[in-house]
Amino acid sequence: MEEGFEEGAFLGVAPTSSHADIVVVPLAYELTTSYGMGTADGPLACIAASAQVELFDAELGEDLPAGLSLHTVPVWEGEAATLLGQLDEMTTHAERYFKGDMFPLFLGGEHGILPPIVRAARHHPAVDGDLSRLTLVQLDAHADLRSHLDEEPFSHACAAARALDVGAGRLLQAGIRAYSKEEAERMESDSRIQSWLAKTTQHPHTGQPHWSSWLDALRALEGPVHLTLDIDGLDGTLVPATGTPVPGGLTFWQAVETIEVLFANPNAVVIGADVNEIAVQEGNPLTEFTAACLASRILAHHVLARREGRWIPTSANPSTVQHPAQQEKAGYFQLNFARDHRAQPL
Ligand SMILES: [Mn+2]
Repeated sequence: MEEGFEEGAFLGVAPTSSHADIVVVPLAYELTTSYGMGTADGPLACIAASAQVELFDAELGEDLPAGLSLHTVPVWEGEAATLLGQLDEMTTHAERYFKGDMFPLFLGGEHGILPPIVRAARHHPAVDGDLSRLTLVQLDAHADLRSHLDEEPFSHACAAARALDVGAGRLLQAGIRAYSKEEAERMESDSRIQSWLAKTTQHPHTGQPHWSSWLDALRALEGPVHLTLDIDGLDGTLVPATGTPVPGGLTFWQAVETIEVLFANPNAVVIGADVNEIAVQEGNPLTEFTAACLASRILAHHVLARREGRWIPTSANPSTVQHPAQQEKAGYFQLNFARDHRAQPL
């Protein structure tokens, strides 16, 4: 281990200031997993694997985090007795990182972390209480647009649908290759959703124009964006331990290109990101290492966006600080979604 290595910190990097410029937020959440288990251990495994990621970044010309103060906060574990209570707890936890003065990178945990993250993002100054301004960019094998799975509307298989339900304005998704009839119909009928299917973008002969149209859509985005990267969007060979590995997915470099193009857009501001469905497999660290590599790419491109003036922290520009007219406190999920077993003790 290198000198100055901080155990338990992402990239082994200790904060250089009491204020965080970038915050890595592990969320050990796994209540609705339907197939493989182990996503609750994923965030800390990813942080441990990040010790093996090379700090030097050729585009930055220096080591990450390139003079910024990177904080890795203690892992969040739900304490509430009900699923809906835990979603409210997670929202409250995430809110403190969406004030616009730091960039949050959440590590999950199952994809069920997305609706509370989106809910928390309403406090970001660029969103200013109106989540319809927020675009979600999703890499995923699954559309995550089910109304419910096994009678559970907050299943990871419903994450994108619930994120739209809580108010997100648009959803762009790529890598999609496993979805139900209901989801196919919603992709067609809901004008907020644009889906790039892996079958078209990954086709060995005809895929390139489809992939280019995905990148063009990212270049055309405006306003606040949250990037939600389900690690199973990558081909299953790269992420064998994820909850539901699926063949036929994105290459590592396509995920990197998505990050590069999104963060380079001068008209969009990426206010946060999550890398989710990280899971561990004994004897094979590939999944968490792949996740750590992509999380590092996200941090590097956030640093570039700052350098080039595309991300200005609100603390450096107090005139942009605004407050949502009516701060809705925790209790949103319990108030709005409470029905039958989800409000019952776990
Ligand atoms: Mn997903």
